[in-house]
Amino acid sequence: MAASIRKRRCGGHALAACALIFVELACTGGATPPEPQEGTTDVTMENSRFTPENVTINRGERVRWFNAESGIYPIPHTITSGDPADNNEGELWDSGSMSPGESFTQQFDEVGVFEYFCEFHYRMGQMRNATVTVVEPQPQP
Ligand SMILES: [Cu+2]
Repeated sequence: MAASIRKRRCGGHALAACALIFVELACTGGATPPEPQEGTTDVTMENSRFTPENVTINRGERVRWFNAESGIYPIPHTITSGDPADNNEGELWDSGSMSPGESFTQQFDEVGVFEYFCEFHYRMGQMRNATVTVVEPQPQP
């Protein structure tokens, strides 16, 4: 009798463990974001949006984009400089197609506001007019 109760308890634990693993996979899609890096600002691509859409960095620093899409379909994105309306697409940089789990890093050595978009999704009115603003580093007080 006691043995049968113990067995049932074990079954319950196994089920709980399965549920936990499932939740974890659903949240991350199995793709692990890269470790944070000094002088690198991270932008995530998820649900066909850039988060955050606008970042400000110091001249000489980097932006790293990570494709964190985790849905049933592996949605690719691009990080393409410029804007389709300005005929300057990809003049400064172009990541090419990035699958979920991939990242792309770009260093910015000039001050200015740099627009970018995703070649695959800007027509949906999303993933367009995102910006990297590069400023002159301020001396530390
Ligand atoms: Cu896209």
